Amino acid sequence: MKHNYRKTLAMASALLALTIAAGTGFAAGKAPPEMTEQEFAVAKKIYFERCAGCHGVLRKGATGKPLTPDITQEKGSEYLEGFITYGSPAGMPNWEGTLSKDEIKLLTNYLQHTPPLPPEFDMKDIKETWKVLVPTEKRPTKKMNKLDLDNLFSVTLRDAGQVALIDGGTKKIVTVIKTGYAVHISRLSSSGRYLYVVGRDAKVVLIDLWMETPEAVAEIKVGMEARSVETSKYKGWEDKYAVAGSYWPPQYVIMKGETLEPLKVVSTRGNTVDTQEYHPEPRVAAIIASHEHPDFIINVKETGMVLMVDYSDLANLSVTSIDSARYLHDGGWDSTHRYFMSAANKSNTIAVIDSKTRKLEKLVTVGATPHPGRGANFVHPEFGPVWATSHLGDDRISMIGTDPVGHPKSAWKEVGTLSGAGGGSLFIKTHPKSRNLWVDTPLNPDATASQSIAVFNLDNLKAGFETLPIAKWADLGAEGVQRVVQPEYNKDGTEVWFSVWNGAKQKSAIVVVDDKTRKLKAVIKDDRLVTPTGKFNVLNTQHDVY
Ligand code: DHE
Repeated sequence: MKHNYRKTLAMASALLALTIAAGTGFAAGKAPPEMTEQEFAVAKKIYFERCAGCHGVLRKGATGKPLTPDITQEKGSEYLEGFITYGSPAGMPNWEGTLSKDEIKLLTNYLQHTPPLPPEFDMKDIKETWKVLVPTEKRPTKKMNKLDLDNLFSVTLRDAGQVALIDGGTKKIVTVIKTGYAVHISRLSSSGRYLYVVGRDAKVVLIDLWMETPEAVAEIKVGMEARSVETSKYKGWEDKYAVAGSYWPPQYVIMKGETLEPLKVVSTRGNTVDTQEYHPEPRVAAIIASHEHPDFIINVKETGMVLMVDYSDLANLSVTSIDSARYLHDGGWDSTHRYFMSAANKSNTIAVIDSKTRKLEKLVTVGATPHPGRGANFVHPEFGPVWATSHLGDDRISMIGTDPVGHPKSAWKEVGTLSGAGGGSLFIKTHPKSRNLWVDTPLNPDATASQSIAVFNLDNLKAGFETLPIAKWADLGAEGVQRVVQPEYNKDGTEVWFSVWNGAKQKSAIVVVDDKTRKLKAVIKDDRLVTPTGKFNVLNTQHDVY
């Protein structure tokens, strides 16, 4: 199915005009469309799995627009159905092909009802879900397998509720491990022995990579919806704690690193940074572990506050709350691992946090809705070390100077921009040993953009980018809406791995490209590879190499 901006825009405005002209919208205050209890339950599940991440459980909006009934009833069924079906150039995916027409209809009706308030999930609930599957005394005291752990990839199999561990050398699946639903990210303990994954359903699973065949050794649910997990990395605290942040309820949970025993739950509800009004759903977005202090650095999305949570004394928890901008999402380190570069995507801003002084260094204005993943660090021929992000809302790639000592004039400024393949970009990546910069555009409504990758030569940025037809190389057949997502390097920085989703059939693949020649190196296909999304190389993730 081919889409382009112009077609999507035309359809959206035609639908809007139709809605207004025909008066088909449900005026605010009128009764929403009727739904049976069962229909409501099905729609609630679809909303939770597909929409809540961007629009919020209470539908107050964040990365996506607010969808409270006063707004949705005003827009009306036809408009909503069109928008869900075709998406928008500002980053709303087109769900046609992923959701059936009936599902889209149910969702349209559901959105015009008042959002149901989910229950809280506190320490008692959390403790009830906690399981140590293999106690520490029964775990190996040394590595029991011959795997090259540094080059192992933890790959999310989103719709299967699993992760696959793939050997970077042989490209074979070592094992598939049951996890929570739609694992969002994988992170490593400081030593590299333990792998932590967090599901969209807030289930954290701890995997011991030293076992003969790596397996889950503990699990817990920290809430009902989550996206982030991290581990303590400060000297003297290696492997000691883990922390997971949840979307619902809005809170973070500090746990013992080797067992996931929950120690402390802290709510993130509070007031917004700008208007200072109370927000009932300030969700925890990215978390990163400081190397300067025993701190977890926690992005609170809706309030726009970055929290430096000092884990050295949990009973007297010291939290430095840094004002930044709304809505905080993802981000990563600069090349020195001192400055946290964090996207505040509704403010079109990158907040630079100094993890040493525990202060805001700068708010840097960039393009529309920055979405860096962890971003990309490289040395620019003119501006020295820079960190780059791509955007959901436009084709801009922003480069920010990160060297206040060697290049003070460029530091904490957008020193330059590149034009990529379009909006709808989620991830950008390079490696210290590479001179290539890879930018995906999986959410771009244009099929050519969503099915290929743009690659820039860092030594000749003026030349623009080359387009590589990654989905074509995967050769999954023509059916389904295919998207190419998240470049990830192997441990040596010589290969780049891409996920290729095949929406309708769910038969997917990973395409491996030789970084130097930009030629196809391998296609990993396996019936167990169901919607692979994030791929996390152990060495690069352990040491924050990007
Ligand atoms: Fe993500 C990172 C939230 C949609 C794949 N995503 C993150 C982080 C957050 C986040 C807060 C940073 C975690 C950290 O570093 O601690 N993602 C959200 C959403 O709220 C959003 C927009 C909507 C949702 O419903 O979840 C969303 N994300 C997606 C997807 O649709 C992706 C492509 C596939 C999926 O899982 O459904 C997706 N997100 C990822 C990946 C990362 C990520 C692969 C880690 C990138 C990295 O390099 O670290």
